[in-house]
Amino acid sequence: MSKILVLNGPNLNLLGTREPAVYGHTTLDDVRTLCEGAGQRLGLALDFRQSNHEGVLIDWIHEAIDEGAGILINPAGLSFRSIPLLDALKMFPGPIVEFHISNIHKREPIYHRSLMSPVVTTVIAGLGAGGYPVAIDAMRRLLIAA
Ligand code: CA2
Repeated sequence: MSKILVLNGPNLNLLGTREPAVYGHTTLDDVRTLCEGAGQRLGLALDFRQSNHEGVLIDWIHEAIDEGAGILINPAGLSFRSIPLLDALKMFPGPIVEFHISNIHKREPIYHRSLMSPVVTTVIAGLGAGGYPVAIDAMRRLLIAA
């Protein structure tokens, strides 16, 4: 079975507890449940993780270079400043789906330009936390096409 690494970046552990107007009331545990349900329906094995630390996320991407079929990543604030995360994603040979809960283009200018977007396979933004299963379905399609 194809293994999909689902990575969540800094502060997303607090999802559902702050700024509900932007991020909604869904918690990261709810997101994990949604993702696992989608994975079961679509026949994809998921490894769901969150870290507030850039280096930890990079180590997980390195592990996936040898073991993972695809990466679904919400890099959160690292999207806009992390060259090391960008370099790690560049090394990954399989499909990468970049996911944002909010529509980053509708927000303040500092959130408009993700450094990751030019090296990922596709970007999904603005569907809310309930959009994670859509991103998993997108990953399934990319794996079939690969
Ligand atoms: O919309 C997204 O998913 C973001 O990646 C979330 C990031 C933000 O920097 C990006 O522009 C868009 C921020 C995640 C912060 O997580 C929070 C969790 C709970 C409450 C408030 C923020």
